[in-house]
Amino acid sequence: MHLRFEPRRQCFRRVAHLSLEKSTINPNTSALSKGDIAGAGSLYLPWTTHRRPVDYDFDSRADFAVWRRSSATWFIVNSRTGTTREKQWGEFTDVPVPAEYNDDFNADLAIFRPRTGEWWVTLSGSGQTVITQWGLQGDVPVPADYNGDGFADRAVWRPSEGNWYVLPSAFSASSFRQPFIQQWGIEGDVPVPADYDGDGLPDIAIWRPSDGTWWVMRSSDGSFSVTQWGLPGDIPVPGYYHSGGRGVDFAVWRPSEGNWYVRQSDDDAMWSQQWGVRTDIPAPGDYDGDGITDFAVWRPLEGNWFVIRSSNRSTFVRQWGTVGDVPVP
Ligand SMILES: [Ca+2]
Ligand SMILES: [Ca+2]
Ligand SMILES: [Ca+2]
Ligand SMILES: [Ca+2]
Repeated sequence: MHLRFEPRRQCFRRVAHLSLEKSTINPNTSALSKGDIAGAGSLYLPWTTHRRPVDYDFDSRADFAVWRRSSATWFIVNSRTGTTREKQWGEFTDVPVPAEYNDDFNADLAIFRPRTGEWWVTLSGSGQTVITQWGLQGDVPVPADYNGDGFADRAVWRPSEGNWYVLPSAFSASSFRQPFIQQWGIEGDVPVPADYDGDGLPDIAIWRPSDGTWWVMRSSDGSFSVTQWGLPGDIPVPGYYHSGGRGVDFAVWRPSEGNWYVRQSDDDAMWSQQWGVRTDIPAPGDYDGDGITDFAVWRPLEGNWFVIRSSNRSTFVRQWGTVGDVPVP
């Protein structure tokens, strides 16, 4: 059941889509406070296109990939050919943010550098490096295709303010290109942007660990929903877990049990799947390329990936990575 927003929950406030120049709302300045953007109208974004998963070799299947913090090196198994590659990109304190930032259809190796607020993207086609200043120390990177041109937009969520700062990409003339700020969430929340309402575009959303609620601002009509799903200690793992579903399902992984709890976004059906143990890191993705998210965990001590293929329920294990790595499938 989707609950309507209730005014007594004061932690969220709807604000406008802003028609401001990029320089005006650079998150690295304090030019805009929350007071400046409150009450400026209703949110409207022309969501029009689809979302693509991270895929390093353009075969519509997730690839086993880790980022080794100690050497800032990416290790990737291409799902298309089985060949492997490695590339040094980033530094120890960076946050990996792989996504498709340009129009060559392969995921680009990318990092967000917290100490400078810079995004370093190496374009997979040309090898060109693009550095973009967007964010501040303490921000959480939340790249997604907010403007619907098919490519990831650089975006950060600032816990201290609950503000989302989005810098849309500009590959389509018909897409929305204005940077915008959206207040959504409070400190302690986990940003979980994904397309829950199934209109093809990510919705700004957070999961609140203290009470397990999902707060979704729907891109389709700007309305919002609050759905209780999960408990403190869970890890949110939204995904497309069932066939025929339009939107991304609410899902959490419970380390204490290794259980995945799914609540389907389009019909509220609820079910669970046991997969993984307490020390694993959930790494869901579409490894078999059927369009459905596969339950998957990565086990740091062994570097093993354990996957249930959604297409036929078969399971497989692949060794890739070592303790200390960050899985980036
Ligand atoms: Ca792939
Ligand atoms: Ca985009
Ligand atoms: Ca959506
Ligand atoms: Ca799958």
